[in-house]
Amino acid sequence: MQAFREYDHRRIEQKWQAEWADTGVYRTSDDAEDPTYILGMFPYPSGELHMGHVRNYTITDAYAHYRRMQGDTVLHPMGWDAFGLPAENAAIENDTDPHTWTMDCIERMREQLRAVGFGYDWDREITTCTRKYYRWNQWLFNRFDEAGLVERKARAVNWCPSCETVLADEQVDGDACWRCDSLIEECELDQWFLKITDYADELVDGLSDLEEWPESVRSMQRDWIGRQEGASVNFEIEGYGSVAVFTTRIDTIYGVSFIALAPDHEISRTLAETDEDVRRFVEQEADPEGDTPKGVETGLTTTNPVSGGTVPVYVADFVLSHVGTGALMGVPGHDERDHAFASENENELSIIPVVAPDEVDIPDVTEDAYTADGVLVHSGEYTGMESAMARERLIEEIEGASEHVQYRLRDWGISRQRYWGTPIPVVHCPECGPVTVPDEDLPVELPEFISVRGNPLDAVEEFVETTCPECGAHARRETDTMDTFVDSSWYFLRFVSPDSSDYPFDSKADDWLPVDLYVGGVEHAVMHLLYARFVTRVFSEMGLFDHREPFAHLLTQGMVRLEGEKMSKSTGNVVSPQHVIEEYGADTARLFTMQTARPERDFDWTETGVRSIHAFLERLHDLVIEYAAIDGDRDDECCHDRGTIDEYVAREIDATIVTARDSYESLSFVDALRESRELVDLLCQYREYTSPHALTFERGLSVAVKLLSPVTPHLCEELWAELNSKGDEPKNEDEPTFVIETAWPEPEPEHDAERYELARRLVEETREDVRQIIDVAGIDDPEHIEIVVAPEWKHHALEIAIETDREHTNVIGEIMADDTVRTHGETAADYATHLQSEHRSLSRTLSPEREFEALSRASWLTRRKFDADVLVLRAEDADEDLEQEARPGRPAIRIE
Ligand code: ANZ
Ligand code: ZN
Repeated sequence: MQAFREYDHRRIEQKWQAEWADTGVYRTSDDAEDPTYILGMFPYPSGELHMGHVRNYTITDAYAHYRRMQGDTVLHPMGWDAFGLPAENAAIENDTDPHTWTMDCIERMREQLRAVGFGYDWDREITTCTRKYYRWNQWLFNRFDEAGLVERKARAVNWCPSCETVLADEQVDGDACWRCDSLIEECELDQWFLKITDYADELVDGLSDLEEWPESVRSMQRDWIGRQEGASVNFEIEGYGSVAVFTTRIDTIYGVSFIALAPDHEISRTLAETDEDVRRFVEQEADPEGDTPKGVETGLTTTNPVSGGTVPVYVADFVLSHVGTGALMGVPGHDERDHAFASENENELSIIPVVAPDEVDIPDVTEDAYTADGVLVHSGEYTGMESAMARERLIEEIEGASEHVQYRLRDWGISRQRYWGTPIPVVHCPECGPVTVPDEDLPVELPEFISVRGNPLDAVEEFVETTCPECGAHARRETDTMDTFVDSSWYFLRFVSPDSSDYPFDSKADDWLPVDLYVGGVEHAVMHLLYARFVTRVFSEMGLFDHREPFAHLLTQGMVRLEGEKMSKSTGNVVSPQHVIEEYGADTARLFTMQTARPERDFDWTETGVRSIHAFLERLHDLVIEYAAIDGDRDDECCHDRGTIDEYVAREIDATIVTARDSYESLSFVDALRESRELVDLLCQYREYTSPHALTFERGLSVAVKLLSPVTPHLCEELWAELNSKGDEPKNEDEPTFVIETAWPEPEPEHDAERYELARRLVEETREDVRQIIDVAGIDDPEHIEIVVAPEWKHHALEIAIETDREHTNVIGEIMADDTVRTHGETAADYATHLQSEHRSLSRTLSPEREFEALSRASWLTRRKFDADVLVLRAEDADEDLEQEARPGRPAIRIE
């Protein structure tokens, strides 16, 4: 016997990480035809791996392992979303530069990822802040520009005074910066935009094809895009020409009592130059977020195009400049905000109903607006028409009205007044205006960092001073850099050919993509995922790429919590993965995160939970190591045939294989892991209770090791090596050395998964019944447990009941018409009555002989548990009262 070894996770994990790296098992060959592409959202390199990362990447890693064991070639890469503000801030604080800072962080995080044992193809690692990568962001900008999808326009922007940068709407929480919580100010700047609004329709419509995306994410995108179908209607204002308003309710046009313009509508601005009231309102009083809508009269009027009535024009703060046309028609009778506004200006504005539930019930709208559709009233020739029909007709018949679809989505502003990002490849020429830098001059490289207030690039003369690519005149470079969401909008394509310097991604992308499984946080439900979909569509339109959607299956993982709170640095409640890995090992951390909850759910990190997982891995370790230490004599044991217990264990092994496969397949993992743990427990009991059938026992061990290997690869690798190093037979040369390269186990041919499920349920329920009887009757020390299977004729009666049509009322009659049943007289009638009452919920059971077999095979576990005799009997061998009580699927039990 060899000396017994303890579970030394540190040694085991380091050893196998080194072996995998040396042999390059996780590499994906460039020749691969169509690998299964599994991707976790790449991290921002903060320098510290946190539990959320561990969870996210364990999900993809486990699934990648599983797919490989199913015979797939897998692509499972990793990279760094390496540009961004925090590095710039950290560099200033720590008196270094963003590049050095970021590269250090990456170095550390790469080591931390390795320590968790993730199987990445590190040859495909990408880092977005390298020239090699970001030049393709610039190339992308040029392609978008050629396609007319780049625009420069002034926009009132959210300015964070502390980060000194413009923020996208999505980066503003309430009215504070998402990163630093400072109050946002508004200012106007010339910005670069990618015209995502051109794709708004496509991006909404495409959502319905994404069947393997969570509905919640799809509906968040739908809301974000916010498509609204309506009309644009022109109102003529003397001296100002026609003003277009956007409305979703043109059917209410006879009820218009005012027109309202946004404070920064062109007409409002013009008025503000001469009208003191308007100027004061626009500059001081307007408050778009206020509870009460406020406005100011302009003195201008317009004419209702259908009724010919005169309508006053207001400037009002509840009209948003970027929605619709920045002007609306106010219908206080049918819109709540308009109603509130009109109520503030009671004397001037009329409130009249023009839509009613039906033609006679005209609603009273003095107190509240009537907002539903209905039938038109007080609406001239349209009176009596339904709202929907009236909308169609009015759009057609009003001169100056047309269909208008409005979106909440705005163009994607990509300009950032910051250093640590991709320089926007534009030169501003006094003659030619803004000119894009030609492809052959890319990349426009980031100069060395200097620490100044504001945008560092403005201060670097050598960077700014240049010549115009078109006319050669002295010109200045654009100093804005790109939003980092540009970097992440296409990185999944770069993994296909991470080193190519001729193109961003090669044509293999058509075969390798879409990503088969994409896993990440739900916080990216809108921005990242929407931008990636947009860019993919544009590439596809340009003929650069075959697919219109980048991610086939999306999984958004839940949070890791500690004592009910999200684990986060800002609240200080973090458990560091490094600490857990030191103390318990990466396998423990991985198994704990995976077995506690389905990936989509939040789960609580608990130290006791972690310890119990570690104890389980220790048990598995010891079980295998002890077994492997016995030499030689197992061959003798093999000679005997499998007995009932061995048979039971063999079937359980098979059942575990099947459930685990289904569970991995559906990415729920928990069931696979629970069943694998139960199998290990069963094998422990098996060994303690009897002298196991060696081949069955060994198969059990190797199946357990295989099924757990996607989640705890290090320990499983070690145990696999142990299991295969014993015995005298030389190892087969073709067999893979690593467990992670072996094939997923198969159940034995005689295993019938469906029928075995029934047997399993029968055994479990019977065991539970026994336990309850013992509890309820308060039997201290049961000596004798008798389990009796129902007689054949009851099974037959059940069969008849199931065959009888669900709607059939006389089930008893059908059953009692059968000769074999009828001979059992009153007992048969009682049972038939029972079947009639349960008719709708009856389900098939095993045959009496199968029930007998299943219960006999499993009886040793009950025997072991209660230390009592357990006798399983066929009905004909049992006492009559037990025979009468027994039902198919529900054996009779007597305990003494
Ligand atoms: C007349 C009308 C009558 C409207 C009615 C609604 C109900 P919702 O309400 O979310 O579907 N609107 C148009 N442009 C606007 C702007 N720039 N800022 C703020 N509101 C604006 O959005 C559509 C409605 O919002 C439009 O339909 C318009 O008011 C208002 F009984 O026109 B409606
Ligand atoms: Zn020029």
